[in-house]
Amino acid sequence: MEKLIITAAICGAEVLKEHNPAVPYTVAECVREAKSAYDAGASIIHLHVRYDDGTPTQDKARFKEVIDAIKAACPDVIIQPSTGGAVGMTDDERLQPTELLPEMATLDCGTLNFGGDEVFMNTENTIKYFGKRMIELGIKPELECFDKSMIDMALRLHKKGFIEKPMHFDFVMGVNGGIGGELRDFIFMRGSIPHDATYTVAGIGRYEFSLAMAAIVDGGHVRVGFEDNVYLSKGVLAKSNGELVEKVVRMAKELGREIATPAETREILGLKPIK
Ligand code: KMH
Ligand code: ZN
Repeated sequence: MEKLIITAAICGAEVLKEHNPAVPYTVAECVREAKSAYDAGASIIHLHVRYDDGTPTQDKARFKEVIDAIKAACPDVIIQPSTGGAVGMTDDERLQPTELLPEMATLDCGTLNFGGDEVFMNTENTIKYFGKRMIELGIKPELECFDKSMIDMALRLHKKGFIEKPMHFDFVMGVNGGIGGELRDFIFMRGSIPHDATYTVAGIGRYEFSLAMAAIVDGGHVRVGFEDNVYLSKGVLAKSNGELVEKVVRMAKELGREIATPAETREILGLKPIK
């Protein structure tokens, strides 16, 4: 079986220090959290950035500041900026970090309810616009699918030339408004992607580790981190993103799955090696 790629979604746009005091806002806090995850075995950092007061931003300069600081601490880690940003941002606002030419970035494949009155908007034209931009800039999209319909959308837009193969999916499961996080939901999602595609699963809240386990056994890949879940176990807050990654590493070791280094992750995902 392929080695296991672990992605750490260290920050998110919605989770707050009120939920877990270790949620990073400042540059130094982002570096601390990215390094803890990297040292524990994460090869990809899925990155949102905030201003120091916690307000989410897609500002290119803020992304550059955080990315440069993370790379200074974790030189070979793969940075995957979010192009989802936070609910309500415009397409061009969200696309700003692509101007920094990261190796990867997220590409959200559909619209969904996102808690209370919020709607995370990704119209077909938005997805085409983002997909085309990533092809032009040579950025590998991580196709974020919060529901099976979004996989269908990605496959349709691949046929129309907006998304290239090999496709790499991220099943984000358990958001209120998207698909649930039960095993039957996972089996449905993973059975719906092409055979030559890879996938990562991001289980939200209480689904984080059960879905990680399913992906480890199935040969898929895993995302954990404060963006998705702030607890190490029921009622116990994680002290760092690194603690969440360590738990996945322990689970993988028990099941005989080795952890991919950043270089091995680049090979698995078809990214260019770095010198
Ligand atoms: N913050 C969510 C509204 C992504 O990173 O691409 C969207 C999100 C997806 O987190
Ligand atoms: Zn995100």
